[in-house]
Amino acid sequence: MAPFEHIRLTRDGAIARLILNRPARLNALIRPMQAELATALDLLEAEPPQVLILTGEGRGFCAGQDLTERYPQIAAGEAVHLGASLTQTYNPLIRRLNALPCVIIAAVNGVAAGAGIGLALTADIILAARQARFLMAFGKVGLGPDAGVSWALPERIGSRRALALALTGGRIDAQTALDWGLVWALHDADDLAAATQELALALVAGSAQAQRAAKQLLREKAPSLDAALARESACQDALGHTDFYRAAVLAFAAPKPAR
Ligand code: LHQ
Repeated sequence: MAPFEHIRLTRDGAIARLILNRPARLNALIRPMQAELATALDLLEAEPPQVLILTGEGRGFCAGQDLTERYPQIAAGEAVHLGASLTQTYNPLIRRLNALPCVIIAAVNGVAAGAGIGLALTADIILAARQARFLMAFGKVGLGPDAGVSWALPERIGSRRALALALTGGRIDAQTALDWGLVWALHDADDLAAATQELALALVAGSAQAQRAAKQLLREKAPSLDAALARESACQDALGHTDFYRAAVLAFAAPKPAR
């Protein structure tokens, strides 16, 4: 696919892979990388895969914002405008990843810090290497949570845990992330890529329409039981017309020849 410097985007049938590729900096985010991610999103939105794998090159997943990027400005005593950086780059990135109709698997191969946690949280399913850790680095540098973390983390692990992590700048190891429901499964580092691929292949063998519907129903929470029931009915009505459903019913329920 497109030639990038700080990321890689590859495609293999219905599976796309978006790899953060600044391993020497644990894939910390810089402006040109954000620009490349925006281009990658253009491509993914134009032709959505059924499954998108999001991972990092090297021993880190993503160390958040690259703290050296603003050093020259701050050292020179100039003001920095983080709000503008968020509204122009981070917020659209998080919003666009969340809006993708495909299933997103984050394969968290190492540390996810600050905005790196926000990226992982855009995934529908998070797999992690046993030595991965999630570091709420924001507070340590005098910032509050961003990149969607204030919204998505409490939703995954509960508001008290999320707040305590934010206040202390705490880190949780992969096992705790699993115990708290942030991560779906842990794998040995050497097995993570294969396990991710296996999950992706299992997903592409399923119905893309059903996965899209499940994602919509479960991620955009209905305001009431009645609203949820109505949305479920509309979804099933559409899914009942799909080839996948009809073929599955025929295969399961067709009369078997007498033995
Ligand atoms: C890094 C970074 C990094 C640059 C490791 N930057 N080089 C804020 C502002 C604006 C808008 C958007 O959002 C945000 C939100 C944020 O993301 S704020 C949080 C920013 N991230 C951090 O504060 C994490 C800083 N990094 C660390 O605390 C450690 O590096 C961790 C705990 C991630 C990993 O520790 P180690 O495994 O011991 O690795 P290391 O520290 O040796 O890092 C390896 C290299 O990567 C090293 O460079 P070097 O040249 O010495 O080998 C680090 O300087 C570099 N690196 N994170 N964010």
